Amino acid sequence: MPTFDYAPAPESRSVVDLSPSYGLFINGEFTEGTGSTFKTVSPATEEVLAEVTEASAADVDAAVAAARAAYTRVWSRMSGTDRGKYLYRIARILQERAREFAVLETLDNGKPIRESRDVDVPLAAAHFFYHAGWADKLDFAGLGTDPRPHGVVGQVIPWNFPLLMLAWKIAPALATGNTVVLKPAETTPLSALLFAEVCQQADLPPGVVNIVTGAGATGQALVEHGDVDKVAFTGSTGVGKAIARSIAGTRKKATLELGGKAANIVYDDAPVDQAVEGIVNGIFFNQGHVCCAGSRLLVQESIAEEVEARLKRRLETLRVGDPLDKNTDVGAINSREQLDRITELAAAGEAEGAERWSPQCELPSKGFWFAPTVFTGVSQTHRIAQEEIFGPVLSVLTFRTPAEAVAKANNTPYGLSAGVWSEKGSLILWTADRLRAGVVWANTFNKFDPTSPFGGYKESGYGREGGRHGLEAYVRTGA
Ligand code: TAP
Repeated sequence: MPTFDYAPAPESRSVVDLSPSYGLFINGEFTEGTGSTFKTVSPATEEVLAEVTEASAADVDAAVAAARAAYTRVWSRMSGTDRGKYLYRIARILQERAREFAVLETLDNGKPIRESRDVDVPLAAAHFFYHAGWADKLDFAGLGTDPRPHGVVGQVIPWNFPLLMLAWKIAPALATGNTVVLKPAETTPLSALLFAEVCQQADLPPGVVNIVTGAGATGQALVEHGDVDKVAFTGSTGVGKAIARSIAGTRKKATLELGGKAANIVYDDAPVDQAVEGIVNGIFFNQGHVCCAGSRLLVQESIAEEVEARLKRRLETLRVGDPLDKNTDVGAINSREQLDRITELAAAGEAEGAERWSPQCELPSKGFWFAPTVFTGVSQTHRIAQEEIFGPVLSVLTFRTPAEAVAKANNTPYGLSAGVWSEKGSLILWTADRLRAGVVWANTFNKFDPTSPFGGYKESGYGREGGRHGLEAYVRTGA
């Protein structure tokens, strides 16, 4: 693949005021912590953005103690109406500081600014607005009589939507009266630390939200902490299983939002242009770093050639490059480690006999990049049809009958999401009814809304986030 050099858009860069180093956010204040530090880099340029504290077990202890004190003394005693006011305030500040958050997220994560500006940040604010509305109406949420918070919640999130996953976790926890300690992913800690500033700006009582940065060991210390009442985890199925094992037999409740290998099913009567846009959005949005990405295209045999041809033509128009450029469609891969994993799985696809294709595109010479890639002639047993790649790689399979489409769609260990494209409402409903997936999109893909519950079946985890159902995970009833 040819490469080129670019200078990241300087005017957007000036919107954020990066500090050379960041501490932990415990009990309403930034503190140095007792652990070591690590560097967070821009995946698009490999430039070091900041030095960040790696929270030790003692730091996690302090954060949990702060969350416990805030829970006991303030947050669990506050009326839902007052809790709601804080959440509204946070939501409004997120909107006011939207540009800063969008640029910071793009710098630290590598995703296109158009996505962080139009999707991540507005949806994060929407999540706080939505849950602010629930805070004083929990008795009417169908959660049983007298819903009560669990207490201190330990939350661990991944790097693909750092601010949005934080909002998915913190907003419902706070609305229902819990306090939290949250660990962002090692490669994307910065927007969580900026969110800590928002908590200060909103005058949120100290200790209600605590942010501990670090790697897997920090996450493990948090979820295994003896004074954490509930664990909320989003990440890989492997780590999710380890967490489930480590808390088995304890009093802790858990929600696990894990991996996916979604099928995007295109029937022969589908509106093809619309479907092609949905396929592109399904797998190349956020570089395919999406748990519910439509990473398997299942296309009916009679239109497979036409869809593949149109898809390839469309992919020739995608712009890969500087994530801070508003015209960029596909940004950087989040880390070298993730790039290695995508590269290894794509090589396995070729070795197993699938046909690999990428559009003509130059990739920047520095940073972590992977060209949009399509594999045709994929069979169900291929690794690229079974394993989550979490990158811009689409596997195309074909089917003849609706029954075959459903059987192939369900033939993975995952069950998070799926898409169905057809003119016939009855066929869409018939298919959706048989898919083992938590979310099924009809004639669209990757649509998110705080009012809709999201979550998986099988090895995609358990529990729901968003909507009324998402509140259930954060309350106990009857005891
Ligand atoms: P993981 O490697 O599982 O990491 C997720 C988080 O867990 C990170 O903060 C990580 O810290 C931390 N962690 C690692 N080991 C841990 C341990 N033993 N105990 C506690 N915490 C630990 O996943 P990832 O690579 O960041 O994210 C990609 C995965 O997330 C994909 O499989 C994707 O499908 C899934 N995901 C699922 C959803 C939903 S809603 N189902 C949404 C987004 C992503 P470090 O960052 O320091 O390793």
